[in-house]
Order: sequence, then C-alpha cells, then structure tokens
Amino acid sequence: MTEHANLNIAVVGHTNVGKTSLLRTLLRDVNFGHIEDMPGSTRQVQGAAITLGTQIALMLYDTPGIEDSIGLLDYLEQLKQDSQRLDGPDRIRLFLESPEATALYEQEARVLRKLLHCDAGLYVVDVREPVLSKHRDELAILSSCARPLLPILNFVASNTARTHDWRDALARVGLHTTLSFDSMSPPIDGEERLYQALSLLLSSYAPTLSALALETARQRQARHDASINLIADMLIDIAALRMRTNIDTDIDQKKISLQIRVREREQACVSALLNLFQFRQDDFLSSPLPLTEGRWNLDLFSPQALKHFGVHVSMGIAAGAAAGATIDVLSAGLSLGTGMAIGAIAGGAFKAIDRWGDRVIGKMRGFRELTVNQSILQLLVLRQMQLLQGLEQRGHATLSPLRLEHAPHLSLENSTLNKTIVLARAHPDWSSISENFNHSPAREHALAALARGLSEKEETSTRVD
Ligand SMILES: Nc1nc2c(ncn2[C@@H]2O[C@H](COP(=O)(O)OP(=O)(O)O)[C@@H](O)[C@H]2O)c(=O)[nH]1
Ligand SMILES: [Mg+2]
Repeated sequence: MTEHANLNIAVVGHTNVGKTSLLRTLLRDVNFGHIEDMPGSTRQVQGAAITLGTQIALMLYDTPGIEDSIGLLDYLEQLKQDSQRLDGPDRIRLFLESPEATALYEQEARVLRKLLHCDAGLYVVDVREPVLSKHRDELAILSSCARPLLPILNFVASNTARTHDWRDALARVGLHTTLSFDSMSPPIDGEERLYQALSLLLSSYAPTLSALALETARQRQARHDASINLIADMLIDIAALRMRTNIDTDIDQKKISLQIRVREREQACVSALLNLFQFRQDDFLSSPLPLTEGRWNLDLFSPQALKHFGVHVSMGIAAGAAAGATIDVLSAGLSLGTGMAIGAIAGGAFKAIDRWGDRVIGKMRGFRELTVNQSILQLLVLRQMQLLQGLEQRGHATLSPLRLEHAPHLSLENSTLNKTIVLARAHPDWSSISENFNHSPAREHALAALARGLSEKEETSTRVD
C-alpha cells in the first residue's frame, strides 16, 4: 500500500463563523464538537482523523474562536518593541511563553499554538460580516504564524454576503486562493475542491491530497449506487406485494394492513438511506402517518401527496398492462383484481397458471388480491429519489431537519423500469415483506435491472437544485 504523509490542519477563525460546522461536514459526523448560536461554544482544541485505508492521512483540529484580536495584536506589537529582531513565528512563540498566554489571551494562545504545530490552516470567515479591524488584526496575527492559510468563505449563499470585500481584504495579506464552502449545503464535490485548493498551497502533500480527493469521490459514488439499490429493493418488495382477501368480508381490514406494510417498508428504506449517509433518524422529517386535513402532508396514500408530486393517477407506470384487469381503489392507493387476472396479465396467462398451479385455478372465484397501485409506486420512487438528492446535498452541520418540499423533476417513463415493475407484480415471492418470500436469482436480476433503470432515469432528468 502507498504510504501517505500525515497532514495536520488547524481550522481557525473568529468565534461563531462556522469552524465546528465545517468540521462536522468534512467528517460526515453530526455529533462532532459542540455547535451553538452563542459565541465561544468551542473552548478546547479537538482533533479528528481522516483515513485512507487503515492509515491516518489527515488530522483536522477544531480550535476555539479568536475573540480579542485587537488586544492581542497590541500586545504582540509591544513584544516586538522589546525584541525588535524577531520574525512573525518567533514573536508568536515569545507570546506563547509569556504570562498573558495563560491569562488574558489563553484562548487565543490555544489557537496559535495549534496552528504553529500544524502544516496549514483553514481560515473560516463569515462573509455576511463586514470586514472590520478585528478581522484585519486577526489576519495579521494568523499570518505571523507563517503557515499556509486557505480562507473558507462560509455563508456565501446568503443575500447579505460581502464576498468581494472579503476577497479584497484577504488578497491584501497575500491570500489569493479561497474556497467557497457553505457547511449547511456544501457543493456536492466540495471536499474534492477543498483538497485541490490545499494542494496548491501544500505541494509536498499533493499525492496525499489527491488520494483523499479520489477516495472522497469514490465513496460518494458508492453511496449513490448503494442508495439506488436500496430504493430498487423497496420498489420490488412493494410492487410484488399482494394481499389475498374475500372481497365482501375483510377488504377494509386488508386494505389497512397492506397500507401499513407499505408505509413500514418505505420507512425502512428511509432509515437505511439515513444510515448510509451518516445522518440521524430525526434529520429527516417524514410524515408516515396521515395528518389532519388542512395541514401540509406528504402521507404516501394521500391524494394531495400524489398531486404535489405531479403524479397523474391515470398515467400509471404499467397502465397498459393493468388496464381492465384491476379496479383502482383510489382512496386506498391500492388496486384490486382477481389473483388470476393480475398473474395472467403481468406474467402471461400460461406462465401464471403454471406458477400458481392449483392455488389459482382451484380458487379463481371467491378471493381477490390487493396490490399497490401504479401511482403509489411512482410516488414512492419520487419520494425516495428526492430524499436521496436532499441527503447528497446536505451538510452534517445542518441543524434543522430535511423535508421533502419541492416536487422533483423526475418522470418515471423508462422502459427498463416499467418492464421490471410489471415483472415484479407477477412475482409475489419476490416481496421480502410477504410470507411467500423466496430469495431467487431472478429477483436479484430484476433488482439489478431496476437499479439500472433508476440510474438511467436520473441521467435523463433534471436534478433538483
Ligand atoms: N446557514 C448556515 N449557518 C451556519 C453555517 N456554518 C455555521 N452556521 C451556524 O453558525 C453558528 C456557529 O457555528 P459554529 O460551527 O459553532 O461556529 P464556530 O464558533 O466557528 O465553531 C451555528 O448556529 C451554526 O449552525 C453555514 O454554512 N450556513
Ligand atoms: Mg466551534
């Protein structure tokens, strides 16, 4: 295995600019450090490792905010008068040995000590703030450490951003390379950009940084592929699900229990996606239960949800195949047909009789089968794909939960998808939430086809911004 140099980077800046938030996002760890709206929630230096294989490639250190830069710079100037010939780092070292480093400027001393021990610093700024003398003094002090600094422009998305003023102020102290990075909604390839920008400043670490960038991109793609598989798996489970009922006696009860199973299966997919992206369950505000009227609700079976997501009930994924054979029980989001008819139409009459054999032929009359209708399947895919997009764009510093708010620009017209869903409908044994579940190679095959169909669909659709 290639040996990668271990790079140490301190995250520095004024208090409350988003240093801890940046760390959370880079580490994909919602629990790292302590974030509050109050200044000074980080008091100690806290480190975290980013590994390549089993090796630590990068150590990132969160530091307390620099609070009194004006006072400290005055104090440093005073030290300079006493020892004229000292350069920047020596002057900082002299300060660190002085009594004030454990008294008035204890917090600032922690930051500077760390930066001196590191190879470089990420200097986080809140570009909504005007550039004030406290910032200029802070920059002068940090520059004295003679460590490469990469300014991270946080809050660039804000409409009060003063990005231009900040770039100008930074250029005045020789900081020409900057990176815009909002920790709540980072650019999708934000980490790669960060590593690239750092390698401009730290050329001797370029191999480590480019390995980190490659690994980040690889993991992102792997997460995406795994997510598509989770969604496809859910879709097969639900498309293949059937519930047998005696139409006159227990249909209402069966309808409810089918809906419960579908909701639980969707929730399982949501949980798996959240885990995959290292978010907590409460990072997503789903509405799995019907809500009261008038309140916005995205319950899977609510007609408003269908409408909101632009799903037209008449435009089922396999509308042609299902037409005439099933009666849509629209209010329930389920389709009702004879077991025979569903099997026959979806899988071909002879095959269906063959597979179902005596069970179907013997009981052609006297029972019905409930299945989930096309529009619900479509809605399920849209919701999960939208969740996936939301998770991919979400930083681990975001405190408010993710909601599905905008109707995604995804239509499900795709022949691979359609065919596979029709096929799944004809295979009740493919549904892992059914008693008849039978893990078969054919299901694996269908799963792969469905995942392919979803990816093709994504490529041809506009992504949500
Ligand atoms: N909207 C938005 N808020 C942020 C961002 N980064 C940090 N914050 C908020 O700013 C406050 C301070 O963040 P924190 O990471 O604790 O700053 P620190 O004191 O520099 O470590 C918290 O309320 C964060 O939620 C960001 O990129 N966008
Ligand atoms: Mg902090």
